[in-house]
Amino acid sequence: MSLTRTTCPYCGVGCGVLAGADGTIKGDPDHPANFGRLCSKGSALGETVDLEGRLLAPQIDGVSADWDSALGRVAGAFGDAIRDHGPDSVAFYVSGQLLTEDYYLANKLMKGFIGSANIDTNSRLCMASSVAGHKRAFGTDTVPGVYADLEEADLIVLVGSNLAWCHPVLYQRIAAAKEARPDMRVVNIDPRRTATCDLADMHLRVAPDGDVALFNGLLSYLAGHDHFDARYIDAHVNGCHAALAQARATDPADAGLPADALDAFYRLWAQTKKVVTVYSQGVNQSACGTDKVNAILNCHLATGRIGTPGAGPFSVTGQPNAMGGREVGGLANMLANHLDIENAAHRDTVQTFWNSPTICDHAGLKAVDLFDACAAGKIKALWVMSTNPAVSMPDANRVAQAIANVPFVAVSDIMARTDTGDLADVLLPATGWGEKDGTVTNSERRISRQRAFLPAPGMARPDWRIISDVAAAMGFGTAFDYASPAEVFAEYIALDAATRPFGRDLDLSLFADADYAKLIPQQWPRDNARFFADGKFYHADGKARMVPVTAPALDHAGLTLNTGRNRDQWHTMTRTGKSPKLGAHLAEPYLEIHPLDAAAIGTAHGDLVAVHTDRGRAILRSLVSDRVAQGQLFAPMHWPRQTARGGTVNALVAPLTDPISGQPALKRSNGVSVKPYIAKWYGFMACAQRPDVQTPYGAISRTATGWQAEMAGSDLPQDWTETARSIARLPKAQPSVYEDRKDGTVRVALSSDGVIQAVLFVSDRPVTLSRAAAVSNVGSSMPPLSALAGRMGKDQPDPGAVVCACLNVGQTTLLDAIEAGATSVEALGDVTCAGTNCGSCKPELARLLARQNLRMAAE
Ligand SMILES: Nc1nc2c(c(=O)[nH]1)N[C@H]1C(S)=C(S)[C@@H](COP(=O)(O)OP(=O)(O)OC[C@H]3O[C@@H](n4cnc5c(=O)[nH]c(N)nc54)[C@H](O)[C@@H]3O)O[C@H]1N2
Ligand SMILES: Nc1nc2c(c(=O)[nH]1)N[C@H]1C(S)=C(S)[C@@H](COP(=O)(O)OP(=O)(O)OC[C@H]3O[C@@H](n4cnc5c(=O)[nH]c(N)nc54)[C@H](O)[C@@H]3O)O[C@H]1N2
Ligand code: SF4
Ligand SMILES: [Mo]
Repeated sequence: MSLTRTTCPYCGVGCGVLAGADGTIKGDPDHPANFGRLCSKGSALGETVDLEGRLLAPQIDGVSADWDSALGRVAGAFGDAIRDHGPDSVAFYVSGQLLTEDYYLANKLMKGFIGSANIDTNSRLCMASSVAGHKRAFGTDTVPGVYADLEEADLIVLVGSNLAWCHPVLYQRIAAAKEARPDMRVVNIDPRRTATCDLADMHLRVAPDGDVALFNGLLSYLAGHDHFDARYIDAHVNGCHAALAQARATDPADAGLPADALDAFYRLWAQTKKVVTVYSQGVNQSACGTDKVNAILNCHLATGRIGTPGAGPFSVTGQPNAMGGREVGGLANMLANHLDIENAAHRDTVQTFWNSPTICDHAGLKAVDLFDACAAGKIKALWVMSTNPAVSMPDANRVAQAIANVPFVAVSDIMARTDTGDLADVLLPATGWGEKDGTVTNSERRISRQRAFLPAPGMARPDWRIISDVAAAMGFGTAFDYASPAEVFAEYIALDAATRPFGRDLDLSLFADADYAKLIPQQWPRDNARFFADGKFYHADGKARMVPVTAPALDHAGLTLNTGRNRDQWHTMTRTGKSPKLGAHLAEPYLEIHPLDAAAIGTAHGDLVAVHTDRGRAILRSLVSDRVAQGQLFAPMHWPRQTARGGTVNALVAPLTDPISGQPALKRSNGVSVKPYIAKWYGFMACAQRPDVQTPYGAISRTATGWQAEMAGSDLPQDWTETARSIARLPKAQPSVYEDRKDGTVRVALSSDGVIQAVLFVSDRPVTLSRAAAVSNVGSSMPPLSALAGRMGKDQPDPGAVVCACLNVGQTTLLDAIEAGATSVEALGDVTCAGTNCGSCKPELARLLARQNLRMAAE
């Protein structure tokens, strides 16, 4: 079987993958991002490329249609709106998961042909503060470093980054470097104790949004202890005095950390020349996100620790092509190819190159404003591509209403049903990963090819072509006449050449004569190039700026809600949700809550809680843990309404934004109240087909034998057999019922032709039985009464909650192995195989070992 060399479609690490049509997925040993490694999500890609749930034909008003009708409808609606209300009455909302070719064309169509800059992207929720911070400091949006710096550094400071779960292959590269050089130090700055702490020598539990105070404190410490690089500052940096004065006016105690912890961190930073500061959403997604970025950059600029091997700030990108989107200018306040909308010479050159009838001359609406404009009736036609804003935007319920309020909505997606697609007038079927060709740029500016190894399913077309087809239907055919993504890429590189005289950081000349088919992963401007060691920046005077930043006044009263990611799910779960392996890690939306807060509220581990803010409400499983500090809550962002009724966390989050970048503050919601959610009944079902859950709380997920559902109901049904049949969609299945009135439990098994199709367990308290057992019994021909016992089949021990997703190793198996003498992560791997494939679960293995050893020592 020949394997195709392609790139993982998930995170910004940008790992090379060898993939085959038979489902083979391997890490590409020759790709410089991962050298053969993959994480759990990458390893499970083969489970996500089947056609279940795919959108295979265009749909108009919910009815399948041919392409010409769908394209005509989109072009007509956009054309009418532009004619009647002007170009700013239409908008595109796109995604860092589009390929560069798709992104380039969406931007070209909106900015050069429609003549508006109303194209914004989910990167607004992701990277906008880093972009704004880079531009303020450097004059351009430049990531100075390369991944090798993470291995060469003597100190890595992770700020607001759960690298172990979100950039697992980079985490593994750092872990390997630290093992080879034990003197290397890692500091993790996060209000939560995450899996990433396992690599850290020091965990600073900063107060939410205490980062500006922390880094302002570092800047004044560096100045006070003679660690500024006066030569570098004199030659290359402006604004040092003002930035330092502002830093000195800050009380570092506002970071919420004890003085000795601050001092230890400041000393370590000051004494280590090779420092890389890696930062991500704990920095960007904040009302002071841009200031946080500049507080970090100030420290690197003042010490000249930038652009040299093993030193520099490093904003890691989230999505596979967040960086490519920034390059093509896909944000509402950029033009194209790192050029500026406000600059008339830039606009003229781009318009001439595109030979376009018009060019936008002012910034468009940023994501939150864009959906506000939808709500206010100002947007008459909206096209959403490759993103699911009805779930991922703050104030998600109001965003869903805003989308519904737009007279015409088109959605391009690979899936037939998403929370956003359900609001569309026209659905456009896109080819997905494995079926499409193009390029992506990763966090270290490396451009890699995605290559198709599967045929396009049904009528699906690649996004670049859908955009070109709509453009043609709008009358712009000549400028959008491409036969392949290679032609689009060549035009993008040619635009780079045409705008070279403007002297930007972006330099794609390396790709000028590239053979697209054979393109190998390469960094711009050239491999291993770092920026700024030479002190050449992109402000008009050629210098960098240190920016004075003020630590925000923080109100620590009440509960605050922090949100983020799980190890094995990707965003709104349209793809990772298809994998039983990935679903097994954490199968329900949950709220992490400190034991003291849980006690005060009156909720126990495993209960349900109702969470309220002034925006909305969610019902979540409470996960009581001191991983979160007292007063702080954490909930994952992932669950859409389609798989978790009541579990969409963005329903709670207010659309507060950073004033400079427009990025929403998704990490800190105030005014949160949590109460126990008392249901009349709690249920768990394992079943063969997708269940139909209508209870106020209901979360469904895939399992190895079909599906499972966690439920909580407010009305007691008359008849449990009928309820089970209706949830399992099996009106005629043979029931077996066991009811225990004393302990308030009911169990129903449904079978057809002697095969167990579904088992329902109901209780007046949260159901505690082994999910793995119930799941494993579905599809078997065991006697129904045995299935109702809720235990594993004979000779099969219950493995417990899944820890290693790749090899399906559960917690009970691991604890048994520890008790039998395994004392290290490696030993656990030898005995159980856990952690020996992708390694993403190694931090959890280490934690289990530490916990169990403590317990055994205490006994
Ligand atoms: N498994 C998985 N991996 C992913 C993704 C996914 O969906 N799933 N998505 C990808 C994308 S698009 C992105 S953007 C990245 C995101 O990658 P990360 O940014 O690493 O992930 P998050 O979980 O969003 O947030 C990181 C951490 O910020 C912390 N934090 C919250 N508030 C503060 C604060 O005030 N200060 C500090 N210092 N820290 C704070 C949170 O507690 C959290 O642990 O992940 C990428 N990788
Ligand atoms: N509370 C909270 N909210 C957050 C965050 C947070 O940390 N906390 N993080 C934010 C961040 S950083 C991000 S990046 C966003 C991500 O949020 P979204 O972008 O909304 O999430 P995804 O689930 O990745 O949506 C991608 C969509 O594109 C579809 N798709 C997949 N492949 C293709 C393709 O090739 N073509 C087309 N046309 N469609 C395709 C998928 O089926 C899916 O519907 O969420 C943001 N929202
Ligand atoms: S770290 Fe995992 S999700 Fe990210 S690119 Fe690599 S394999 Fe894909
Ligand atoms: Mo992101």
